[in-house]
Amino acid sequence: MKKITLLMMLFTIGILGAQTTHDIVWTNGAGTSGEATKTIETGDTVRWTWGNTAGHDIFSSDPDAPADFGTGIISQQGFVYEYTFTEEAVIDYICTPHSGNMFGTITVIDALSTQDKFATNLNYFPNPVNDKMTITSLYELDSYEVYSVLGKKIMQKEADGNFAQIDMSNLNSGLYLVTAISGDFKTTFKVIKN
Ligand SMILES: [Cu+2]
Repeated sequence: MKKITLLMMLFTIGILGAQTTHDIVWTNGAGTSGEATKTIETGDTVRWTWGNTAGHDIFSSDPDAPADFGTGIISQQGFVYEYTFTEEAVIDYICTPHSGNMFGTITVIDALSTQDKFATNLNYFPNPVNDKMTITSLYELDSYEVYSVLGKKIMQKEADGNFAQIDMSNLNSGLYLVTAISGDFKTTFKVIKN
């Protein structure tokens, strides 16, 4: 029992303290889909994997970009380029041959507070939503609340674990605010109901 608790603690510390690798499938449309834009912490690695053979590079003329950042044009599907970002920066980059749909921004931020870490590692989809919205979280969620834009609480539900599903099928079309709660941490995001 004690061993299991200790292991779980180590595991949790490992997740929260470790440098993270962020994966990007580097292929046509990776810019327009938002795939290529990430917010990361100093010490984190971004790993781009070439999604097809169309011939892509990674290029940045951003003065914030490290001098050794980027690649030449590579046509090999499955090719992997990794870069570990050590300084705070906001770096715009493109694929030169497909700059219209292959572009992104890597935002490197320093020493996230736990609150920030909770918010940054919370994902929700789809948005806009038709019926059910899924929330995934690095931290275990305790509950979530749905508010109208006027601040009226419409829904409040317990959540259990790192995953929650909100049934929004009965709500009218429009903008809502969803607050996800984990212990003392809270984060709110906007959701559009179709
Ligand atoms: Cu390309």
